[in-house]
Amino acid sequence: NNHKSDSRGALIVLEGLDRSGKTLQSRKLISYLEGLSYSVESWRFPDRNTGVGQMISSYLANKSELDDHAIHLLFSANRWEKRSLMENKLRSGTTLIVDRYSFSGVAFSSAKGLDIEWCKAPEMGLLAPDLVLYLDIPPEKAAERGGYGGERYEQLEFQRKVARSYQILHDASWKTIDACLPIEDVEKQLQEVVLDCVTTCQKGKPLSQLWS
Ligand code: FDM
Repeated sequence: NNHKSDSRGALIVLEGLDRSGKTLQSRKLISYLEGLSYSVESWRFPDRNTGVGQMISSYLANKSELDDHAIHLLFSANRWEKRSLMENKLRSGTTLIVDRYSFSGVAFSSAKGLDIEWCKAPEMGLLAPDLVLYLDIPPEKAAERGGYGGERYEQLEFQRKVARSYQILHDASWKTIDACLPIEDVEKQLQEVVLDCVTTCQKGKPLSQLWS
């Protein structure tokens, strides 16, 4: 790789309901980009390995109770504590494939009834993704895939509300992929847009911040 000083990795985020295939597809994207000799890392939020992440994990497992606002801010803090590492990785040329980000934060909390602008505020100043990939699946279809784990949000009625929140957040810059298509078709569509994004960032597209 021939690094100009402003060449950088891409920040690519996968969003979607539980069971939409984000984790599988991010794994596939990693091997695809590695196969093309790009430097790439797989990230996910919440990052359960930090102290804040352990509080979140215990909340999701129903082992602790927290006020809706408090848990929202913890999810946000969990992204803030990774922000500088994220920026360093990107500037050093590593592409990050991130399973969930601020959009999950806003979609899930606003699905509980919290004000959407209030939910967005603590995300301001985090790095803006270069590409948001939305794996679109009706909540009923996702539920049919089975394997909802028993964590706090994994219930059909709540997932319906999350889907509605995602629709409100959705803007023209997102790339929506029909997650009901066969795995290989989803994979192909993702590869195309991701490669295009990685190339643009390599040419020096400036980093920007949420919400822009
Ligand atoms: N979630 C995830 C939130 O409520 N807010 C957030 O900011 C993030 C990143 O946590 F139900 C929810 C979404 C999901 C749960 O996610 C854990 P994973 O992908 O199942 O680990």
